[in-house]
Parts: sequence; C-alpha cells; structure tokens
Amino acid sequence: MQMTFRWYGEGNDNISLADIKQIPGVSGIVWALHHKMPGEVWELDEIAAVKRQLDAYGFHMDVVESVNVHDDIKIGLPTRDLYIENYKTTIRNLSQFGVRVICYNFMPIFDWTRCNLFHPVGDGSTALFYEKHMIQDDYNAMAKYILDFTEKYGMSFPGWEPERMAKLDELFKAYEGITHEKLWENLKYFLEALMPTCRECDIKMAIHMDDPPWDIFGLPRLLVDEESIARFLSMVDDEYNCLTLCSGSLNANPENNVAKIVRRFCDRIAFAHIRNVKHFENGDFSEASHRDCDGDTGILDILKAYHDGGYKGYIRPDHGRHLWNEGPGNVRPGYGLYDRALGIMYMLGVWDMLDKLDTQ
Ligand code: CS2
Ligand code: MN
Repeated sequence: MQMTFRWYGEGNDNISLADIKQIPGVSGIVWALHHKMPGEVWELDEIAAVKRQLDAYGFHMDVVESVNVHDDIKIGLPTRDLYIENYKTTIRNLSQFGVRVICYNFMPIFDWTRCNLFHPVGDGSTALFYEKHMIQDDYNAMAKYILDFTEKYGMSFPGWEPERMAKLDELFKAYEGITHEKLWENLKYFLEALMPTCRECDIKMAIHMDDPPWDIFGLPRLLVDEESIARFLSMVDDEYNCLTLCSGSLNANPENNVAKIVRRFCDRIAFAHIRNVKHFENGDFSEASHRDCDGDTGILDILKAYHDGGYKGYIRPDHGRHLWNEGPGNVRPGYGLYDRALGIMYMLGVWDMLDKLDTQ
C-alpha cells in the first residue's frame, strides 16, 4: 500500500506541506481543485500549479479527491452529456500529470452529513458526531448548521458549495422521482461513458461509499453495504471501475463487516480510507481515533484483510479527532494534523509488523 494524506491546497488548508513532510511514510498528497464547481473542466495550468507545489516536497499527485459529479448527471437530465464530456476532458488533463485514481461520490445533493462537528470525545478532544434523530426530515436545519459554520469561519466544504446549497429546495424538487433504480441507471450511464477515456488515460474511477450508508431526507443512497457494492462492480465490470472503500462510512451501519468486504473486493479497491467509528445504542455515532479499541469498525481486521490481499493501492487516514488546541476556526472538521498523523503511525505500525511476520 501507498500512504497518502489529504490536503486542501494552499490558502485553503492551515496545514502546510512542510508539516505533512514530517509524518513518516507519506509518499503522496490527495488533492483537488477545490474552487471548481461540479461540471467544470479542470484546466492544465491549474493542475500544473498544484504539481509544482507538490514537487517541491517530493510528493506525488496520483490521487484526486474529488472530481465532483454534476447533479444533472445524477438526475439524468439531457444536459448530462455536456457535463460528461467536461468530465472526460478533466480526466485527460489529469492524465498528463500522472494522476492514477479519481475519487468521487454519487450521493444526491449532500456529501457526508453530520450534526455536530466538534463533539467532545471525553478526553478533551473533539470529533464529528451523528445524531440520528436530527437527520430525519428537516434538511434545512442540518444544512443551516453546516453552512452557518462554513460562513462564520470562511471555509467551504467539498460537496457543500454555497451556490448549490442556496438552491436546496430547487435541488430537492429536481430529484423528485429519482428512485434507487433510476439513480443506479444514471450511475451506469455515467461510468459506461467514461470507461474508454479511463482506459486510454490509465486512470481509475473510485467511487466513495455513501456516508452515512442509508437514505437521508428521502434521497436514495446506493453504495451502502456488501450487496450494493457487488451490484456496482458487476454493473460496470471493468478494471477501471473501482472503489474508494471508506471504512468509517460503511461501518456507520454496524451491520457492515468492513474487513469481510475488503477481503471480497480487494482487487477492485483503488483507494482505502481508514476511519474508526464508535456506536451508541440509540443509533448515534461518533468518530474515534484510529486505534482499534477506541471504536467498533475493526481497524486491525481491516488492515489485516488488506495485507492478506496484497493490497498495492493508495490508503489514507480519513477523518481524525481535533487535538491539542485544534478547534473551530483553525482546523477543517475531521481534517486536523495531529490525529491523522497519529493514525498513520498506527497503520504503519500494524502494517510493518504484518510484513515482518510474513518474512519470519
Ligand atoms: C470524505 C468524503 O471527508 C470525507 O468524508 O471521505 O467527503 C469524500 O471526499 C467524498 O465523498 C468523495 O467524493
Ligand atoms: Mn472517506
């Protein structure tokens, strides 16, 4: 496996590349052009500017997270073909800089959804928290919480573009009638259109799991469990149609045995997100440190499953807690420096030991 670290870009992330360079074992930066709206072409000069920044520290730029998919593609409007053409142009442009994997998601309207971004974990640190009863009917309240936060601290979250969020009611109307089956169809149409370009450019499309893995606010979600992943992979059975297997997203539903899922689909996982989740009896969950016993996701079993599968793909710590004075205003929720760095050391410790045991 190849260890990576997500970075939001110069002027958009408090963490510097110089800081990341000091974390052992990180070979590449997971990056994106965060100012781009879904559907826009990523231009060569914009990509080149990021490449220069990463080159200065010897980081590769093999993994992009994310090139977001325009709502018209998800809804299946006639305009989708134009946005698909733009997506192909972006793939071709990325391939000129050696990009190998594009992470994306196919969730209607919202990316990850939480109702408390700085919930106390109990040891003085804070983490993202999901309160089940708050995410049932009123999407406006949840969206307002997130958008008030981003506005107050002058940040924008990927997938939560203020321009799109300002038209939430319109967006919900546009998705009316989009059933699970319709959304599957639209996903298939999108991927089948992209596969020849992916092959030509040797770039894998790696879909992120839905977070949380169930329908919210009446919107369908597809990538939610082992069965739906199997359906996804056989629907477009192509080596360039791959997964971003996000352990924490899947295990938000405790029924999902992530290690088992890794074992079954290892050869189609292009990108591994390692995140640990702690469950409460009422269905709420909190994110936790990467240490196995701090959550319920089975981090040790998952790492062992990747190791046994001879996993050669990219991996990164996903969300971490906020530590040591990281808090609102100085950290991107879930994306602080310290806990993700600790997570990397934990993962590398486990991995190195598994390697060593193999040679004994
Ligand atoms: C990420 C996702 O922060 C996160 O939870 O793993 O937001 C991910 O980047 C997107 O869903 C992929 O498009
Ligand atoms: Mn993830």
